[in-house]
Amino acid sequence: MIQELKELAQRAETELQGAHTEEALNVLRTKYLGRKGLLTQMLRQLGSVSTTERPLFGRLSNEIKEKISASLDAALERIKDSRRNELLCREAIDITLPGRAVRIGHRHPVTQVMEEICGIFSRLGFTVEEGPEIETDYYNFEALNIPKDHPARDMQDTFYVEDNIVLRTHTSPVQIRTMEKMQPPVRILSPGKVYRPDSDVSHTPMFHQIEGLLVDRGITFGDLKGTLTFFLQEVFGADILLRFRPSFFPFTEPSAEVDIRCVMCGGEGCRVCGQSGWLEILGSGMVDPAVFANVGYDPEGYSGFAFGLGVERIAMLKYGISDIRLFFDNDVRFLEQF
Ligand code: 2NL
Repeated sequence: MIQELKELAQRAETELQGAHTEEALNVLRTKYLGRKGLLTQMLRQLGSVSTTERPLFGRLSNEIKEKISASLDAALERIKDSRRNELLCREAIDITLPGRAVRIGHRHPVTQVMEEICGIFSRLGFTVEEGPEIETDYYNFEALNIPKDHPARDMQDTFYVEDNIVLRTHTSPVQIRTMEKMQPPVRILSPGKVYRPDSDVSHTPMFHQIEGLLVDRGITFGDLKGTLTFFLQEVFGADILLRFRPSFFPFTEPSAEVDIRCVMCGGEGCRVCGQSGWLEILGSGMVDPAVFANVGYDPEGYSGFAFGLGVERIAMLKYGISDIRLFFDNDVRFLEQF
């Protein structure tokens, strides 16, 4: 019997060497150690072993049981280990590779220019005012001394929502509403979206405008020139050349358009400046007394200047962009450059 036991142990070890899968090991565990396993069956024959051999047989079979069990556990662990290793090698991560770049966005170039302009005027004491984009005929035209038969009133130049209701064509209505609310001194800026039915390389049906208005006692055309000169030097650099050219607006008298030396050709004459060497950058003037009368300001006691500019136009000249529609295509390859 003892000899049989030893042979059993030997056989188990040999078979264990040949088992290379989890399943094969489980089969062996059942075969030797299971309830109907070979070792278990042998132990059941303990009764037929002579009393002198019985203790040795008992001790030996327990040792063998422990040994087979330990060998099975160790073999199982080895298989799991090599499987884990294989998996780790296959899914190896190269930790020296650079990580995925985090793409950080930024403000739209038009917003950047708008904020830059508001920043410059806020340092001069101007505050920002906003108002509705859908306006009445009164605030968009009438209060600004734009008569009913003025060309700017034609359906061609204005989006009409209803009779007497329009998409604002400039942000001037904001200045009118502000003057109705507060007495001078007034020093405000009104940035925002405006709408005109135009569409080509330099016009989009919606664009951004900034208007400025300063009203107080004793304000002169000299104040207008000084303020706008400072502003344009801040945006385009201290050595920018300007000229104030007589013009006409229904809401200012006198009126002046401000040109800067062409940023493309430096005055030589090119396609951008139409061979003139100058670029029109903004419109301005002394507030017409008729506008003051409409908001209840005394034209004898107060004077003021106002100006208006297109934000996209300034951004185009600042960055040398030739088609305004690029701002609204929202192609990141364009926008990323700013
Ligand atoms: C231009 C011209 C301008 C104004 C806007 C204004 C507003 C009030 C009274 C008087 Cl409430 N004037 N605004 C004045 C002159 C020119 O804009 O070419 N804009 C793009």
